[in-house]
Amino acid sequence: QSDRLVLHYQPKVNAQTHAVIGMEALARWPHAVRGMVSPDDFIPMAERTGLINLLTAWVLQSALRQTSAWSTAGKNFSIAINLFTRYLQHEDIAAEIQELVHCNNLPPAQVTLEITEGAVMVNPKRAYAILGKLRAFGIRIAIDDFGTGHSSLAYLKQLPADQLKIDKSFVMDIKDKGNAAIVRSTIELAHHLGLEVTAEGVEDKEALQDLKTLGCDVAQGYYIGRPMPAAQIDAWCASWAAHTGGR
Ligand code: G
Ligand code: MN
Repeated sequence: QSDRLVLHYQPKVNAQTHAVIGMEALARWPHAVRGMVSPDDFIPMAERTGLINLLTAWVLQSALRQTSAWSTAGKNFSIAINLFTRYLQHEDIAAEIQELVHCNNLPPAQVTLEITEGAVMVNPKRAYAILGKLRAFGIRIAIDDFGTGHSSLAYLKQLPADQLKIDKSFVMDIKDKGNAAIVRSTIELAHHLGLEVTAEGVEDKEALQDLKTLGCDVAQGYYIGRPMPAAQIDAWCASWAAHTGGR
């Protein structure tokens, strides 16, 4: 069982009502000697060796199949899947992704693909074309780690996206006045551009309350739930419901 890639799922909740919205799939590599290896450490190698396409296809298929199983069981979770930078450089991924969504009997609107600004900027023209096709099919696009890249507002304005994810570095330390100002302004900017906002890195109750006050749409982080194997999601849902019901 060791030494093979697994997917963990981290819950996303409505920041206003705390209702469960869906899950983000996160790849993990349990390593016999090194413990849990995070994608930051194995993705660069996969990108260099060309394994990235195989890896992405596997992640997509596993996450979509799991989401389909949850739907069948009455849990209509949206699913967010991270697309790696290098993967976004291949012309025909839009068709490949559409096919996978279709095969798993999922409404495209239930699927969100998360990409970083950096991934788009490698080849903006190509990325815009791919993202445009995916959105025309009904799939949602989220800009990940927002605020940490070289974002130009001119690009953001025309980016084919539906959601923006504020990077966890700002949210984890939202007590800091500067970070609070960044979070508040980013939520406003996103809303004015017609984008939904997710805050990642919510590590305590106070941060979740602050985000609610600031009008944030979706929240994610260790306070709500850590990334976990699919088998633990039912138990998490029960405890989250009990927890939010008690407020
Ligand atoms: O940069 P990116 O958005 O891909 O980050 C996702 C990573 O952040 C995941 O690997 C996850 O384990 C981690 N993460 C998720 N929620 C939190 C949190 O509340 N605090 C911290 N420190 N890390 C988090
Ligand atoms: Mn992400």
